Amino acid sequence: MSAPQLIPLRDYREYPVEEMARRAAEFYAEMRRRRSVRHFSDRPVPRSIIEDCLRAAGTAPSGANMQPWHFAVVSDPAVKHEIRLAAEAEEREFYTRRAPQEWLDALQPFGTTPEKPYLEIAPYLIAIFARSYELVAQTQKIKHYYVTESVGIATGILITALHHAGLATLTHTPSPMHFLNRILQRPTNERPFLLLVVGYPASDARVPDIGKKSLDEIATFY
Ligand code: IYR
Repeated sequence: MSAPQLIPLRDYREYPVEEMARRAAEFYAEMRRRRSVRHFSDRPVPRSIIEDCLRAAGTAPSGANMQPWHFAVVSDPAVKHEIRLAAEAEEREFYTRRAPQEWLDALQPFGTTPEKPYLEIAPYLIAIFARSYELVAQTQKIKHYYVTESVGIATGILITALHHAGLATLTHTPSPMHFLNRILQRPTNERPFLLLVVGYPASDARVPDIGKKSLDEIATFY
């Protein structure tokens, strides 16, 4: 085993404790305003903003730094239309046949239906793919590690970056969503992870009246 190449940690920044407290509180206040939105405006969003948010997502930690994600960014109306039709077909199956009553009951507060107009209205759909392995020279497979965890973290950073930039998102998971491989011509080593709808909220957007668990409910200090 050769020794790993380590370099100095140059980019770390320490803040005085008061500033750290202020930053933590301000970030929480900012994140508390994030909502999943289902009513989007068709107002265009500059591609450069999406690109920077994707760059931020790409900074995520990943198993052995394999970065096992791919972001397929769709703004072409014809492709969005195709995705909407395929997603709605799956959703109709889900709502009328596949979903057990318990699941339908859990979704009741959200008023969701198989109709997904936002898949065409929002200026961007970002289909996030998880790569289970890398293909080198078309035959050699390089294994990826902790793929789901890694892609989940990158997706969380992407959602945070988009919110921070002032955009609304919806995490949409039509199930199954193999149709994304077909429509977006993604290779077989990539599996669809989720579909992120991105844009400005509609001016009359409404959201479900739900809240988040308190700190006591989500954390235990030992
Ligand atoms: N994929 C369906 C159903 C759905 C499931 C969950 I869990 C949600 O939090 C929301 C919706 C749909 O998009 O309608």
